[in-house]
Amino acid sequence: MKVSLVHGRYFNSWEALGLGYIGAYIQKQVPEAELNFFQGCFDSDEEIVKGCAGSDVVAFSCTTPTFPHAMELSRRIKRENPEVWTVHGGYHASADPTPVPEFDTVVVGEGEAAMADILNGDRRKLVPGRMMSFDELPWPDRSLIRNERNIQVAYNDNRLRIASFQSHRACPFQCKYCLDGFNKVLYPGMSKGVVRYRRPADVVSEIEAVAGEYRLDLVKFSDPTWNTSIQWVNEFCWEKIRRGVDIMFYPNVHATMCSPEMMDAMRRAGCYEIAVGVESGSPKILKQIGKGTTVQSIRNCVAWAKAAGILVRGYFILGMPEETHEDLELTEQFAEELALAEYGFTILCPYPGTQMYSSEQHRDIKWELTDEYSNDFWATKFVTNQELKEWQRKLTKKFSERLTWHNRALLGQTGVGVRESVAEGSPDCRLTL
Ligand code: B12
Repeated sequence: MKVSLVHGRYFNSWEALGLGYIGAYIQKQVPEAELNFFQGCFDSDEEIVKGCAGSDVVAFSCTTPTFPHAMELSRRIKRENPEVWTVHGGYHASADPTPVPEFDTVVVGEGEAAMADILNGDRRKLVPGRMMSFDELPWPDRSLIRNERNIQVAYNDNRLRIASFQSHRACPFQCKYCLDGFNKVLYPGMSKGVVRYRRPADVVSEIEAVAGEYRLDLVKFSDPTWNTSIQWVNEFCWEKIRRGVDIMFYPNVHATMCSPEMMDAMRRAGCYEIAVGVESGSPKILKQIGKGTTVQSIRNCVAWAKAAGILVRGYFILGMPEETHEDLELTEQFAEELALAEYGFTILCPYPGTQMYSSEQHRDIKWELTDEYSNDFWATKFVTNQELKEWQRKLTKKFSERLTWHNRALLGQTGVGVRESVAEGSPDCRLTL
């Protein structure tokens, strides 16, 4: 049985870790499956269509912006081979599992067991994912997902060989702009057990093995919030130190979970930089986001990280529904006060599955042209879409020496467009994260 896994087209350097997990699990559970893999930012439509046409099953992994392109590819593959069974899964499918003619099956939630069931003959239109335990999951198959290609892009951008790792599944926070709290919707009644942690020693072992095989310089984590458990962070750090796995790492952290001791342990374990969702400098807006952070908790976290010798990247979101120009001024002042190593400024995007999405208002949005960087419709009660974009431009110009890669690409600072820089590599870029 021939099976193709396709990661939707979006331009960044990250590997398709979810499909890496699914591929590794399938190889264990359905050994007769012959796997093939394509990633939209490297493989052309022609290569994907041609490569998938001889498959029995083609499965796509999509976020909302990559879904329309996956539908188009699926139509073309079905034209070549009407017998093929097409599946879509991932964040878009989980947020909006409405059946569409392009896909025979939609999978909601985690895909490993569901894909094994599909390959074993489950032909339902909707196959529910099962929450997996890390004990039953092999490490993601990085040769299947051709991880070297992603590492090359990262290297071309900043001369560091980088790969990502997952340390736990699901996020206990429920920020209004994010799909994460959606896990609780997906698995009702299981909210307590929703977050599953890997054994720290297992994460360190995977890092050690992959860093050796792929000659990595830096490890990043796919976890939206890496430090949800103080005990886990401690165990991870001490395990990494004890075993002498001295590669640098870079996680997303939640400001309220940080402490001077945590920053110190992380630094000693090789933490090079942290990313903090600062979001806003307005106490009112921070409260409305529902993340649980305050201006003071963010201030503390940044100060502790700096004192420990860790660089800080801050992500800011412009455009919460009640946001005024005064709130945005507070954000500007706060961004200055924090004096961060790197800044990212995005505009809120009401993705399906988030609390900002309204099926009435946003159903007909052209999602393939819409993301947190280029969004032509979102406005607050007091700030128009045009004004939000002006704020984004103003802030990116102000911090133009210290921007994240995507913001730099928007300003034209990478020299080439986002698409080209992923294709060719752009030596003057920061981390393509
Ligand atoms: C790391 C990350 C990124 C990385 C890239 C990750 C990548 N490999 O492409 C970066 C920072 C570059 C990024 C960019 C973007 N991201 Co992002 N990202 C994440 C984050 C934090 C983790 C994703 C991850 O790697 N998980 C770990 C892997 C192991 O698991 P997984 O991908 O979830 O896969 C599992 C299941 O989803 C499922 N599954 C996945 N694919 C498939 C396919 C099939 C066939 C099946 C059956 C199942 C299945 O099974 C997998 C194994 O259990 C999530 C938030 C979160 N809570 O997870 C947001 C998230 C996925 N991102 C999101 C968005 C919107 C984006 C951007 C559009 C942002 C932007 N620029 O505007 C881009 C688009 C990227 C893309 N490739 O499409 C949204 C998606 C919302 C939606 N409705 O689609 C999320 C949920 C955050 C949010 N705002 O709510 N992102």
